[in-house]
Amino acid sequence: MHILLTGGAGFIGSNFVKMVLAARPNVRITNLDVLTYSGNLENLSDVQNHPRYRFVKGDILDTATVAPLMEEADCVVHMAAESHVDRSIMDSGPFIRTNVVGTQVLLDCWRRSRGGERVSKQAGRFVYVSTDEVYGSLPLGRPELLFTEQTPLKGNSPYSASKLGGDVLASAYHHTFGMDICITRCSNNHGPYQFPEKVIPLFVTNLIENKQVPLYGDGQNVRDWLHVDDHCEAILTVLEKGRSGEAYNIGGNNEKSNLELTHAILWLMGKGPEMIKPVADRPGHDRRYAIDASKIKAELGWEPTRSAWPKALESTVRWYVDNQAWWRNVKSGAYRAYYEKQYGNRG
Ligand code: NAD
Ligand code: TDX
Repeated sequence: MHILLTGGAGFIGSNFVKMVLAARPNVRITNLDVLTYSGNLENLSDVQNHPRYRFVKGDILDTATVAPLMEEADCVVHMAAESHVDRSIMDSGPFIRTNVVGTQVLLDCWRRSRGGERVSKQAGRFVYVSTDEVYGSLPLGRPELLFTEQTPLKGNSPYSASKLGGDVLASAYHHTFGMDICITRCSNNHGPYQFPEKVIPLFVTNLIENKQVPLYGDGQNVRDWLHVDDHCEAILTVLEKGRSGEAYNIGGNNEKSNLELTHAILWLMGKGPEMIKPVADRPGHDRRYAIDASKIKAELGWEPTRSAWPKALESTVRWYVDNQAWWRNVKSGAYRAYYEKQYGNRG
């Protein structure tokens, strides 16, 4: 099998490439990535010469690049995206371009490469890697409420709205053209090679640099944390065994408030609460995400095995402590300008 992966030089993509090459001796991967600020070939340096791996630098919006790659592929795993909520609040343009229009370009190219109007189910699967953020937000104090695959979709940030656009386009192409499409909706990931704009690598690397950690609002917002290896395994499971046209929630059963998460990181780093800097809240900040992942467990037999708290967090924190050259390189240049714009005047 030959997978065309989009966005494979980012956090989840680079972990996915390594996991699949190791776990599936008959699978080849072509990684199409334009290398935005968050795409980094260093994430893949240990597999760059692997005989079953190939990197192609290109934009998912560029039909001339995408179409020939699709002719060669048996299936598509689409995870290229603009992925950071705070950046989408600064400027939503790149989010609409890549996450909505880019997804449409890929779906149309895949449809054409598989023969046009009505596509046979044998023509090859397209997995759209969506997010739990397409379900909007849950209130605090209602632990019985969880996102299921039936929860109505609602995008509260420009990022979520753009991912939702790609998500409903993927469903529409299945419905209209009979294409073999599955959708995954996962909770917050952590692990190696996450760009240090996201909360866990940002906080850990700030603490190593003896800088305070900027905690938004009252710190009570809740996220469900999953180790990236579990997410990658779930995507592969959906690619191989998912039912065509279905969406699958993926979660870690690990709800933590941002304050709990911050204290856990401080503890692991041997730092005190004086390192917390309360800052102005994120505009429109979703209060709580919580995933009901019973469908993927019942239908496909997947459940998280590497996300148990606090062991999983500890291994992630240790990775950033042990791999300072990687993030110090990333946290230079353009990153500094972003950090200043995002946090400079935030009291
Ligand atoms: P990331 O920002 O680390 O990586 C995104 C990758 O996409 C980068 O390598 C980037 O260069 C590439 N890319 C962006 N625009 C492109 C374009 N126009 N053409 C080709 N490549 C392009 O993001 P991530 O955290 O690895 O997320 C991967 C996917 O998983 C995204 O679709 C995201 O919405 C989804 N997701 C992420 C999480 C999470 O917690 N990180 C959770 C659920 C879902
Ligand atoms: O400096 C910060 N301070 C802070 O308190 C940052 C960057 C974040 N936070 C809070 C905001 C969120 O409640 O931490 C929580 C997590 O924030 P992010 O790491 O930015 O993730 P989130 O907004 O929850 O979105 C993530 O999960 C879903 C990913 O970035 C998305 O790509 C994914 O779809």
